Amino acid sequence: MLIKKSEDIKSSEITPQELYLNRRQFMLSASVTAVSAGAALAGFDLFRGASQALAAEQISNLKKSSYSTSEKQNSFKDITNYNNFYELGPDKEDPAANAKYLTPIRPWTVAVEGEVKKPKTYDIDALTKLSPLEERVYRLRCVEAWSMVIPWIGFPLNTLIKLAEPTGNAKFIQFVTLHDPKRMPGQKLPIMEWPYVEGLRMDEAMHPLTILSVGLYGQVLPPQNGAPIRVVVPWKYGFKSIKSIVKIRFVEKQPPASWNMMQPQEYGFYSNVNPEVDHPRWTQATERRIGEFLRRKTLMFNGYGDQVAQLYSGMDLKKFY
Ligand SMILES: Nc1nc2c(c(=O)[nH]1)N[C@H]1C(S)=C(S)[C@@H](COP(=O)(O)O)O[C@H]1N2
Ligand SMILES: [Mo]
Repeated sequence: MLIKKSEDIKSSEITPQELYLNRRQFMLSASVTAVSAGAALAGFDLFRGASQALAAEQISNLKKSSYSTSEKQNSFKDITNYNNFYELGPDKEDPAANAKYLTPIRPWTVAVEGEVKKPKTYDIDALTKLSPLEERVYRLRCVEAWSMVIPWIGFPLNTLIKLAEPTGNAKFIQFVTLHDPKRMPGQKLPIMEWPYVEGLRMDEAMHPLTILSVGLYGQVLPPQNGAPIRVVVPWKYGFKSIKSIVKIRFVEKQPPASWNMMQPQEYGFYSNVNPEVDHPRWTQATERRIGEFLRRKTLMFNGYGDQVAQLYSGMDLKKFY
């Protein structure tokens, strides 16, 4: 009966959510032959989707990065159950609970466009193969004064930038998250302007610490952490590390950034971690590492000052917060 049903639906009419449910149904009730027939008819690889929904795909042959911190890593449970991802809900527990809406995570493309000689729309699987994947254990410092240590998997954003060949006009890069309220139900709520957007100055984007992440803890990125691909900029407050991106646009002027647009007095464009510049409503001098009881001192540039301070030499960081 299930197979009959899938024959009746044109693949173009199947929403990701329905597809996800269908795959689950196939997994639970159909025989192997029936699944293959159904898959062929619907034009989808059902096995792949089903296994994605039930067990995470592992990533092997990872290079270890010299940029990694040796600090104690937060648990997989903390990293995947205490999240900020408004597209999947406003509370810290929401993104894990609503991860199912963003599954399956294929098809997915990322458009590289704007002031570049080689604009290109990459399929996510091709994009992931551009560069050897590394494990990068970074501190993440949220503007809400908590932090975590996360073993990301990814590659330097500058690999992609070099392939795109920016023109002389490319001074900044804008990043754009997927806008699809069906897969991102939080976008039905008027809590932000959608889609979420962020930006970096070109030299920040080119810095070897800035990565595109496609996984963590040895497996593909869970939806709640920004699957299938997100930015990670470890010396800036967490909100600069935009999740689930579909567009990377090279621009001449400083691009709009979601939190900066919403509350410009509270969130600047640069948003470098800075214990000396308090948020108007709370201190940034200390932070609570998730899983710990005592607060620790927040470090300038989140402890990455040796590598990045020179990017801001001569700038008044109280003005450009
Ligand atoms: N698209 C999008 N990206 C986002 C957010 C968001 O709400 N939407 N939240 C940001 C914030 S405030 C933080 S602290 C980090 C959290 O990343 P993590 O959940 O993987 O730890 O994601 C950032 N990226
Ligand atoms: Mo954050």
